Amino acid sequence: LALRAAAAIVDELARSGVRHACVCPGARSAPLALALAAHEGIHDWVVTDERSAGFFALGMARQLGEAVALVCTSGTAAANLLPAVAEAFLSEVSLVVLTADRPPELRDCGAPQTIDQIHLYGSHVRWSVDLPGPCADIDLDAHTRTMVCRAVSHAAGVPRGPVHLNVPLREPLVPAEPAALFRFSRAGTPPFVRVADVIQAPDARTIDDLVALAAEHERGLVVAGPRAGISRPEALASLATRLAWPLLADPLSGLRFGTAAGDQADGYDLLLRDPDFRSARPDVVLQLGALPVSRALQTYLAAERAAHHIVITSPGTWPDPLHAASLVIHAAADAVVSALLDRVAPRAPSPWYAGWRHASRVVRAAVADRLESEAALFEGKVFPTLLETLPAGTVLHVGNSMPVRDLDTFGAASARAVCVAGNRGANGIDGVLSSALGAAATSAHPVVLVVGDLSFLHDVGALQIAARHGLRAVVVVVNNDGGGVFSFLPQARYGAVFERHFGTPHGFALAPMVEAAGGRFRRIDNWAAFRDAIRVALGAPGLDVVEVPSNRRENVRLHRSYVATARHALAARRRREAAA
Ligand SMILES: Cc1ncc(C[n+]2csc(CCOP(=O)(O)OP(=O)(O)O)c2C)c(N)n1
Ligand SMILES: [Mg+2]
Repeated sequence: LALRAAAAIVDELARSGVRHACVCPGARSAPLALALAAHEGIHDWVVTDERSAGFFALGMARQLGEAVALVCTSGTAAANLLPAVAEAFLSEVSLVVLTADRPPELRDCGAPQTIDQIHLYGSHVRWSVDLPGPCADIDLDAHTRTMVCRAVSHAAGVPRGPVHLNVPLREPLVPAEPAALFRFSRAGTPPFVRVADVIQAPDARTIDDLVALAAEHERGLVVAGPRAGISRPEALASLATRLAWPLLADPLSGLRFGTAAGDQADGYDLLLRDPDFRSARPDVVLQLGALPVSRALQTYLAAERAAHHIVITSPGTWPDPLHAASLVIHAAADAVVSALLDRVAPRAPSPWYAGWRHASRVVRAAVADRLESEAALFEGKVFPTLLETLPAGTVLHVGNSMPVRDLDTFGAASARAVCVAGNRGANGIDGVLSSALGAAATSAHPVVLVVGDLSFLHDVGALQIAARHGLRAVVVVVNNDGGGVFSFLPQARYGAVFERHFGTPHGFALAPMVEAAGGRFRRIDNWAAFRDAIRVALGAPGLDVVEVPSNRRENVRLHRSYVATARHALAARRRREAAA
């Protein structure tokens, strides 16, 4: 019976379009594992550590833009999936989590490896169900299949996210014969239930209001954050150009690198740290998706509250931590953009528009000039160097903490289409390597991860995934021996207690860890060696880890001096303009 239920579940996953499953070993989950192993339409990726497995599946699902199944046994195994489930919920990634469980008669009575798994992930899933245990008296096939279709539709619907199927399984859990056949539907069989999700286009009145606002206000900004939901970057770029509103695109918006690159004020993070520049207030902010990572931009938007702050976002989400929104539009961003493109009249470039773009170019040029000749292994130079080296199409995964911020600050917009990804839902430093490996497992293009040393160590167990599956990936570890981000905070002055509680130096050698998992390791000590290491790694199979040594205190000093470089360049421009 358990095997029949598992076969129905797996069959229905495949019929619903699931092509990849990440499976963690266990006895209770054996029926699901065996059924997945037997199904030819689903690739079963075996990962032993559930926490890594969760993030690995997340990385695959994000890369593919489709639902990925995630299977584990009962007990704490299921609890270990929570971090990835929470990230998937917040970053809108489709995961179908299947946790094997004891049947009801064995719960809460001291049965081994049993915890309360019902609604285990709380409000971090789009939907969850505790399936009835397989039972001889009634035929549950239609129910099981319906539940799977429903689960996949919730996971892949709008917004995407994780769902949880708790699957009670009664013994016997394995067939009498190892080769016992599971019967599956023929490839291409439609799902048991087809679900048609209707995505709401914005209503005419909302578009009318936006068109009127656009006509009325010259001082607007288009702010594209993570999950901007734009599939045609050039459409958004032309809208911004037509409105003559500067486009500020976060590196995770999908707009910074590629076709929209020429039309941005991409130096905004440096620009907005200049108090003189900051005094300009926008009348309208058109925000797509989440708030960008740039602290300077967040501070600016919070301080200079625009009279009209419009947020376009997925239904059910509310990405407005500044409480600045005056209008929230729950609709597909692409639809809003194309409706506006049809309607708004082109505006002649205004001083507002020219001012932003020119200032952005000034800071970018000044910083690029200085970076060019920067011999020190400054963390801010990692991304500009990579962006010159990586072939178009590369998936650039960025870790949280400083890497994502450095990409924002120092990664100038360019026409080379690099796809940036990262766990910017819950911003954890956990599971970063696993997520990047998930992308590597499913991407036709090279995957390069830039990650801090503590984040790397947090997920060092993921090296097993790379080894077990022979994955090809390049991992750049920016090793500043601890949490570099904390050195920018006021507690950095506290001395020993700062080092013990925030800096947390470890002194670990990374090479033996990488080599134990069959990866290649290289520690570089100059930029030419870095470029060379990346080039070699991109052409090689397997896992390459390139360590860039850094120093937390020196990094803060350099960071601040680059901000000063940008400010001086702006001041010099102002003086030149005043003189002219
Ligand atoms: C799971 C998790 N635990 C703790 C944190 C808090 N945290 C944010 S950044 C950071 C330090 C990260 O250090 P590292 O990865 O070396 O990056 P760096 O700051 O040096 O760039 C910590 C502990 C977090 N974001 N996620
Ligand atoms: Mg660090």
